[in-house]
This record gives sequence, structure tokens and C-alpha cells, in this order.
Amino acid sequence: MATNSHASEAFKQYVQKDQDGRSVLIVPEGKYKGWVPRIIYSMHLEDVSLPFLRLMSFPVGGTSIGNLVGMKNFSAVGNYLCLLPKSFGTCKCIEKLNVSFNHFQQIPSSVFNLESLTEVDCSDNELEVLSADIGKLKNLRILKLGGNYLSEVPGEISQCKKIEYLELSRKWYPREGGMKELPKAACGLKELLYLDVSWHQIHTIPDEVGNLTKLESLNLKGNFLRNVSPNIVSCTSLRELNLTGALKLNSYIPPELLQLSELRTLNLNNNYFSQISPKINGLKKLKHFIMRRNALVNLPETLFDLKHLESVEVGDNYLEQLSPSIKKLKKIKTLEMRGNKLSSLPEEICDCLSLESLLLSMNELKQLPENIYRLVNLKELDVSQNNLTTIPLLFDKLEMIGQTGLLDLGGNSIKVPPQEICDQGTDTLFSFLREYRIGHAKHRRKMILIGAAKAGKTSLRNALILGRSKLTAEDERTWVLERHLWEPEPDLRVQVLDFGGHHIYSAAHHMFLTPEALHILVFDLSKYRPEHYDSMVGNWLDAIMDRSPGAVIVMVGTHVDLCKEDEVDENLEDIIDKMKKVEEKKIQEIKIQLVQTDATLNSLTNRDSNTKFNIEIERLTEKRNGIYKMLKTRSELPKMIHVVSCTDELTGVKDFRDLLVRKLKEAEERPLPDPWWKYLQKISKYPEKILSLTEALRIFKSVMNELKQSMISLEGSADKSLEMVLKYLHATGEIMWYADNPKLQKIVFHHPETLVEMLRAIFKHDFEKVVVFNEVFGQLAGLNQKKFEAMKEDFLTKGLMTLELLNFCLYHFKLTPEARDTFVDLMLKFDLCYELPSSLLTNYTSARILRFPWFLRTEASNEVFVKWPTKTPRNIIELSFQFVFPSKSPPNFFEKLSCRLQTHVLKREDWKNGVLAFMNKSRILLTREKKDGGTVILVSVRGSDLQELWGLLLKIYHDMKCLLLEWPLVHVEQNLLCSHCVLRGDNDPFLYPAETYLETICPKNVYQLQTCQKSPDTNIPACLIIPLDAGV
Ligand SMILES: Nc1nc2c(ncn2[C@@H]2O[C@H](COP(=O)(O)OP(=O)(O)OP(=O)(O)O)[C@@H](O)[C@H]2O)c(=O)[nH]1
Ligand SMILES: [Mg+2]
Repeated sequence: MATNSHASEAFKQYVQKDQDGRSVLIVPEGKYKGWVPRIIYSMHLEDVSLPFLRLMSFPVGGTSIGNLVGMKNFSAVGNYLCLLPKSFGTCKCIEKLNVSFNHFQQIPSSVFNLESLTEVDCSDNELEVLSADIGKLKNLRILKLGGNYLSEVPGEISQCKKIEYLELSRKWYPREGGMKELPKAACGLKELLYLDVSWHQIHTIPDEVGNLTKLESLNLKGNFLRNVSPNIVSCTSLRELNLTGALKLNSYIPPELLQLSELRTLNLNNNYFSQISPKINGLKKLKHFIMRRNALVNLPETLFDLKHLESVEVGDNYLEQLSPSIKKLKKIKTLEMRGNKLSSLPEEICDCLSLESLLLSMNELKQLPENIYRLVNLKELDVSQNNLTTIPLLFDKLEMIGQTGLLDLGGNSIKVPPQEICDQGTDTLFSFLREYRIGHAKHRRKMILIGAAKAGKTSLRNALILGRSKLTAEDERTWVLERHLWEPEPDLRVQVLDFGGHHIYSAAHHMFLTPEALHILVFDLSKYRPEHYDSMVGNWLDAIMDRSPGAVIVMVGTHVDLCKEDEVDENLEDIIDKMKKVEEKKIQEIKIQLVQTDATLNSLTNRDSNTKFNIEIERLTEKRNGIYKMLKTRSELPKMIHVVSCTDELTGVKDFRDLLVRKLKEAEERPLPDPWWKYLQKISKYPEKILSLTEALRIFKSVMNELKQSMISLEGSADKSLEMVLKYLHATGEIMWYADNPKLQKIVFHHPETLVEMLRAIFKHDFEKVVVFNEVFGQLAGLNQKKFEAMKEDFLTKGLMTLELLNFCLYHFKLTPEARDTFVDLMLKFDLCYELPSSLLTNYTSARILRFPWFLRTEASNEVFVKWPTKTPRNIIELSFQFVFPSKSPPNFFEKLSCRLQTHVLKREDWKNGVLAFMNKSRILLTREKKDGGTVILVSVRGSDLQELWGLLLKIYHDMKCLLLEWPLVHVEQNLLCSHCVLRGDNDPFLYPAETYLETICPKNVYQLQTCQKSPDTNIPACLIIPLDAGV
């Protein structure tokens, strides 16, 4: 023990100034034991805290504690005190006194002189009586006397009118003695918020309870309550009622308690109830229902009417089932039913999306609902000690559990996945499940969400995949597209492509559109007006129908929450009506074409046979077959339109989802053969951004070798087998491989994301806003702000992308120059841009410049009119043909053609709707024009070298035919313009069918033809109408 002087020194270090400059003495717990040195009595201390010092008493007389007249707070928790010196009564400033956990048998009388006291804590002492003097402490707000032996409370306590917090609980042992009634005196405390009278023998709550109108919390734990005054309903502020073990003698909950309509928490643990009254639903605002360790055999249905319930804890009862009505509890976060007799869970539990903790250990569960993975907010799941033999295969979708790791599957006999895997924690288990499903899925599909900007595609995707509402923010548009895996059922794997609706992205979409996908056309029903049909529905329907023969299309109107009820049906009818009409017209047109071709064919077959006619018959038969196929493979129009809202109500989403799942599973099963799965695994780990076909083949051979699998025998050769595998993986959306595109065939996109990322770097609807100068990227790309702004402007008006600006845009990909060049190469191959010839780079310092025609905003310059005068100059020949699309041209057709043109020309000038290009002595003009509701793409060549002119014209014609293959079902008229008429200056020249004339060659020894119906008697030089050579 410290000597006095030492002790004084040691003590001084515990005196500090607090933030307000007050002197406080706080002796940290365990730092000092024994007498308190007298030195403290000569200090000016405001706070004195002497916890757990083994203090038995304070010195009396002379310098004493009474000197601390400025003291406001005094605490001596956990000592051996049973007295306080009289002098304590002179500390008149004291407000807070804490002598809990000591040995006081009564509150020292000196305390009652201290009227300034607002808080007294004398809990856990040995008080047997409370002096009537308590009434003198008129400023008391908090009085803690819990854990003593009090058996009554003096009436005078009601004079402490300010008391808000009153603890009167008895020690929980011994159980005899204590109050029999809720003390009436306490019921007079009108300001009371909290009252704890646990561990007494209270059997009655008297009528006076009705005075406690401010009471928020009443703790009656461990009493023997039998009579409750109906006046308790006047306690309208009561939020929390603890009746743990307080109703052991009751066979039912006193009905008066079930009328506490403001109650938030009810604790009925440790009683003996086997039933709960259906009137429990009187507790209308109840949030927490706690009734563990009773003898419940069921829960009343009315419990599920308590829509505010956030937690239900009914562990250790005898419950055998959970009602499907659980789904009505939309706010429930915790459901605790440990130690019951549940053998199954209702599917409806999966609708309790707010659930965070589901605690079901020690039951008899044989399986869990398959859809449990939809509980997106679940953070803790305990199903240990049950009889589970399987777990849902989509378990790993419980993302939150993946993060917390709070999953207990122990003590079951799970076979799939093996219990050993389940016992290794969420990381191992979840990766096992993911891999297992990739290998075992029977249905693998692609699903495309397509439609105008802001149609609601992304929000719908979220609702479908997440199973809850997640609306996108107002300004959150999808860039190009997003690709997501959706696994609505364990054996169904769907790659969802969610397209950005802005028109600029149509340039990219066609790369991802495939007929085998399920197409979902999405539109915002609340914004629909009949005049918007084309932009919201029609154009998108065409984009699918013209491109993907036989595509299955589903239509869905979103935002139904914002629609007026009567307008919904009206608008849907209008859409269906228009769709039908447009389609009928299209079919009619195709049929007329068919009849016309048939008629021409018939007339030709009836003529004498000669070589020219034979070729013509062959060509026409091919054309006829093409048209016939077009008719037969046209997609079926959707028969109905679904309506949904993706807001919290998720109106219609469940039905829509079920329908999609049905449709997705309609197609034949496509399980993935094991060796192919191994192959997919291998290539998905290949580190480069893209995979060459040669490398893909090498890996394929090595996988097959490893597996000692002779896939080669299947298709005859490794190449052929690989082709089959890649086509399959492409169709199921795992990879992208353009089998039919000679330019792209050599590349396998083993990570389809690479393609998307590449496109996103350039194609941004809000390029102007989001691509802004940044010193760091700028420096690395060799750009200062001025240069950057000039280049950006050039891109946004003329579609010109310099290598520097491209580097800037791609910077965050951290590409090597080689990888960047591969990107550029790909974009060139996809006809998304062309490279300006170096001869045109004189105005720029950049080493390479690409043009993306989609971004051109300019009109034709005057120079164009000089170089290509309206009237064909003398001694110059002009040849032209046109493609006429009766409605719109397919998106991108013109831009892609303009990119392809680059391979045939040396110099060019581009504007939004045209190109003027030069090749040797010839000039080429390419224009796009809207005419009579349709689009005309006109290609003209001028020059004096007829051979060169035909050569150029045919190359471009060939390009256009090639491009059309991407839209196999689009209707287009192809005409050769009569050069004779053109050269005569006729603005409305005679039109020849281009397919007939451009795909034949001028027969030998034929020099003149009389074919122009505008000049039927004139002999026209055959070389002006029929190519000299077959061309390309
Ligand atoms: N009230 C209501 N708002 C919706 C609904 N669906 C989407 N929205 C809102 O509509 C706007 C557009 O929704 P998105 O899902 O981003 O539309 P999108 O078709 O993906 O748009 P893009 O990506 O630009 O093509 C957002 O502000 C959404 O919050 C719906 O059913 N009801
Ligand atoms: Mg979107």
C-alpha cells in the first residue's frame, strides 16, 4: 500500500482538466487501491470518480469530503461502502451521485440534504427500505434503486415530480419478498418514462397506472402478474413491455395488454403459453415480438397482420410449421425459430425480402425452399442441426452472406454439395456451387433487352435478376450495353444483354443480336402516345424482325404505376393494332414480290432456252427462294403485351418473370458436355484480351488430349470439332465468335466484356459531357488542354478520332500500344470506323486518325458542289444505282458502307449524309436521302474510264449486298439508273432492276440495247447498262 505522501503524488496524476476547463479526478479502474489521500479534500474538484478502490469509508472530521463544496458529480461504484460521512451533506452543488455496487443498507441521510441532486444511482446495494426523505429530492430525474431488497416504496416518492427514470427491481435471488402491486406512489409520477419493477411478486397493476401517460418502457420481468387494470390503455406512450417469466401462472395473456396499440416491443420469454390469443393483432404497431422458451404449438394467423413487425423470436417452443402468411410481414428482418419442430419452410418465406437474420437451427428441416436465394438482404442464416440432405443450388446468390460469412450448415447430412464442402465456409461452398451449375445447367440461353432510351430496360433487368426493385437514377443511362448472368433456376443459365437505348448505340448492337436469343422489347407505357409508335415500338420491332429470322419476341410496357388505368388498355390496343397493320403490309409486299418473281420466272421458262435466259432463270429462282424463305422465317408478332412496374410494388413482375422462365426453357435442353466445359474453363482463364483462333485450337487439342477424349472423331477433324464447340458457346452467350464473318472469324472473344469495353471507350451518348480533360491522362496521352479540346470538337462534329484522343479515352484500360492497336484493328474490322489515309493527315500532327461516321454532324461543303456539279459534265460518263428502303434503312447501313468504301478509294470528303471520294480518274458520290417516307442510298460514279467506273460500282454494290446479309429480312428495292437518261439530264431516269443488270455481264457481240422504256426506240450502248466485266 502506498505511503501517504507517495499516495498523494500518485493521486495527483489522475486530476485532469476536461474540455470545459473543469478539474476532474478520475482514478482508472484497478490503478489504485486503498485510502483516498486527504490531499483531494483541498483540491477544487468538480467531478470525483473513485471506482473499485476497495474503499470502506471516508475519513470524517477535519479536512473532509465536505470540503468539496464545488463538486457536481460523485461516483464511488463497486467499493465496500456502507456509510457516507455527514459532511457529505455540505456538498450542495452535487447533481449526480453514483454509489452502486456497495454495501449500503439505506441511502445515507446526508444525501437527502442535497436538493440539487438530479441523478442518484444506489442500485445493487442492500437497501431494505427507502426513507420517506426521498421526497425532499425534488429535482431528481433519475433514480436507480434496482438490485436491492426493497419491498415497498414510500408515498413521498410522488413528491419527486420530475422523475423520468425509475429502477426499483429487486435482487433476483432470493425469490421471496418484494412488492405485491405496482406501487401506486410510482404511478403518481407523471413525468415517468421508464419504470423497472422486475423480480418482485407483483400480481396487480392498479387503476392508477392510467396516470403514467408518458411512460415508454415498463419492465415486469420475474413477477406473477394476474390482474391488469383496463386503465393501462391510457398509457398511450408505452412502447416497450417486458413480461419475461411474469405470466407463468396465467393460461392466457391478460387481454388488457393486447390493446396497447402503441406498443413496439413485447417480450414474453420464459412463460408457459401454448397458444397466443388471436387478439394479438390489437398490438397494431408492434415491431418486436419475443416469445422464446414457452410451449407454443402454433402461431395465430392474426400475428401476420402486424405489418410493422421487424423481428419475431419464438425459439425453443414446439412449433411444427410456419404459416405461408409470413410473406405478409414485409418489414421483417429477424426470424428466430431455433429449437422448434419445423420439418419444412413455406415457399412464401422467400418473399420476405427484408429478412436479414434467419435462425432455424435445431429443427427437423429436410430441405430449404429453392428460392431462398432471393433473400437479398439476408446477412445471417443458421440452419445447423437439422435434417438437410441438399441445399438450394443457387445459394451463392445470397451475396450478403457471402460477405458476412454468417452461414451455419453444420450438423446436417448434406449430400449435394457434400457436407464437407458445406462445412468449409461460404467461400469454398459458393465457388463450388457456381462451378457446379456451369457444368450442370440444362438450359443455356441469351436474352436481349432492347428498346428506346429510358424505356426501363435496366430497371426491369434489376427487378428480374435481383428479385426486388432497383430503379436506375434519372440520369443513369446504359453505355452501349451491359451483360449479366441470370440464373432464375439452378439448371437455367441466361446471359442477359441489356442494351443502351440511345440511337448512337445501334452502331454496336448488331454485333450482339442473334436470332437464337429471346428478345424482350421494352417501352415506357406511361409515355406512349399513338404518334410515338415508331420511335417507341415499331423501329425496334423492325430492328429485330429484319435481322433475326424466327426470333422469339416478348413485349413489355413498363412504368404502369404512372399510367391512368383507362389509358393502359387503350394504348395496348393501339400498339397491337398498329403492329398488325404494319406487319400485314410488309407481308403483303413480300407476297407481291413473290408473285411478280413467279410471273417473270414463268414467262422466261416458257421461252426458248438459251444461255442468257438460263442464267436469268437460275438467278430468279434463287431470288424467289430467298423471298419465300423470308416469308416463312418471319418472326411471329407477340400476341399480347405484358405490363409491369419496377417500383417497389413490382406489379406484374412475378408473372412476367415466370413467363420468361417458361419461354427460356421451351427451347430444347442444351447441357454442356463435360469436355466442352473443361475447355470453356481453360479459355476463360486465358490472360489476353482476345484469343486467336489458332490459340483456341491449340488449347482445344490440349484439353482433349488431357481428357483422352476423341472429339475429333465427332466432326472429322479438330478444326471442325472446335468450330462446333465455339458455335455452341457463342449461341449460349458464354463467348462471342463470329463464325460467318471472314474478317472476324480468326478472333475468339473469350471474354465478351472486352468487346463491350472497347465499344464503350468511343460510343458514349454523353461523350461531350463525360470525356473531360484531366492533366494526368492528358500528359500520358501527349495532350494539353487546348489540343484536347480541339480534338474533342473534331470528334464530335467530324467523327475524327486521333490516336492521342483514343489513348486518352482508353487510358483506364492500361493497354500496351500493341493491345491498343488490336482494339483499333477490331473496330476497323467491325466497320465501326475507317482509317484516314496518311495523305490526308497533313492538317494534323497525329500519326493515325480514325473516322467514326456516326459522329459526323457536318453538311456537304461548297467544294463538293464544285467537284460534283449537279449536271454531269461533258465527255464524262456517269453510272449510278440506288437502294431504296421503303421505310427506314437499317440502322448503321449507311455508316458502315461509308467505312467499307475506304478500301476502294484514295481521297474523300465526308459529311453526315454523304461521301465524295476519288480513285484515279474517277469520282464516287455516296448519298443518303429521305424520300417518300423511305430512305434512298444512291451510289454514283463519274469519269471517263468506263472499265474503272464499272469496277468501282460493282465493288460498292458487292459491299452493300454483303452488308445486307446482316439484315436478311429487310425489304429493299435495288435499281440501276439508266445512264442514258442521266447523261441526257433527265432527273427521273428509267430504273432497271439492279439484280438483273449488275449481276450479269455484257454478252459478247452485243453493243446496243433497246431497253430504256423512256426512249424505247433508241439504241443505247450496252456498256452503259451492263457491266463490262463480272467485277468482283
Ligand atoms: N415509376 C417508374 N419509374 C421507372 C420504372 N422503370 C424505370 N423507371 C425509371 O425510368 C428511368 C429509365 O429507366 P432505365 O431502367 O434506366 O431505362 P433504360 O431503358 O435502361 O434506359 P437506357 O439505359 O438509357 O436505354 C429511370 O429514371 C428509372 O428510375 C417503373 O416501372 N416505374
Ligand atoms: Mg439501361
